[in-house]
Amino acid sequence: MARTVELRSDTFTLPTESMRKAMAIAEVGDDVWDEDPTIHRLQERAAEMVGMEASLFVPSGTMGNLCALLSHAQPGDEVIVEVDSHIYQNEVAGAAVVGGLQLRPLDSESGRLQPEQVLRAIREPDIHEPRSAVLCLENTHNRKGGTCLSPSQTEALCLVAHRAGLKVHLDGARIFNAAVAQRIDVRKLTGPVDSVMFCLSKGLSAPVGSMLAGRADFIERARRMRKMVGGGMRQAGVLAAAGLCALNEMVDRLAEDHVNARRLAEALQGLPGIDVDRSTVETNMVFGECRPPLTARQFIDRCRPAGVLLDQASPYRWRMVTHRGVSADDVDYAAAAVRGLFSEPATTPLRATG
Ligand code: TLP
Repeated sequence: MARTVELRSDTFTLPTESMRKAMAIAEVGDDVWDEDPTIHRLQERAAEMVGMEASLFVPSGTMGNLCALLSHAQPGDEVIVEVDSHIYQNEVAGAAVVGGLQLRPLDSESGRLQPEQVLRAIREPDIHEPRSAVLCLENTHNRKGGTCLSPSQTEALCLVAHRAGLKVHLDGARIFNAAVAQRIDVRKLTGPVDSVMFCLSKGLSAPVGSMLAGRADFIERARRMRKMVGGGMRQAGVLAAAGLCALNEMVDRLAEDHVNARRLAEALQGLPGIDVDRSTVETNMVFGECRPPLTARQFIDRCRPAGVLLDQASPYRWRMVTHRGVSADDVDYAAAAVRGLFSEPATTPLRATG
């Protein structure tokens, strides 16, 4: 069978043997009634790992972020976000549609908001204006390259927000990548925030699920919000069992994915028509730009028959993500395949689309 290197996302990771075994024997109950013992174990473990009082198992990162915003803010409130954040770009405007919240996007260089710009964006109480209620951070920052916020950057941003009475929610879909890359305890990154969502289903390889963590009273509200948006699950302990394996067995190995991403970025340097941004490769993502007339779609379509699958980020920008399903050898294979395709002039002339 022809070789395939799946670089579209770390969401493509498959459950491990140990997860499948744990799922098969998981003790379960009705979690809407709060009676699933495996979910209880997962929620306790997740809360402890990120240093929060409590946590809640949710079906997806998107639902975790939505429940967090619904629990921190009221309709008509404003939520400050980074312009390329997943909450602003990729969550179908759920906060606006379901929560009646206004999102206020701020620009940033590499996904790292500056405390002064957040301070400038926080509104004084005024009869005409929405209330500034929440600041959202994203670590690692997906669309800006998988870049990391450090503990001191996180603290400085939280300080500004907290002084003005805002809550801080961290979209930490890949917070363990950020912790592993910086060689620090994840609590250094989650300690200053009021809530954090992180995904079990990405680099950690669980088939389904994310966690939302925070204070006990916040999680109680979030549990109601999860029910409202249809995320109350029944015997989901079978999924939580895989989530426990993810947290206990899969965190440290993320370092391998980071090494592989750097290896990939290095190997793709110097191709005609394609610029690979080495400077943003801090974790498991490699982003690149095609020079017009070559579009990202054309680049992706030409790589596919060679078994190299990658994702489009914008008309000229693309993304490759390393994960447990991609070995160092796969990286070398993929890089060689792409080099083979793009070192020589294209056999059929490329036409600009649009
Ligand atoms: N990201 C997915 C796509 O939706 C883009 C991916 O392949 O990277 N926050 C961040 C930072 C994310 O990257 C994602 C998923 C989510 C939240 C949402 O998680 P899910 O997919 O579980 O709803």
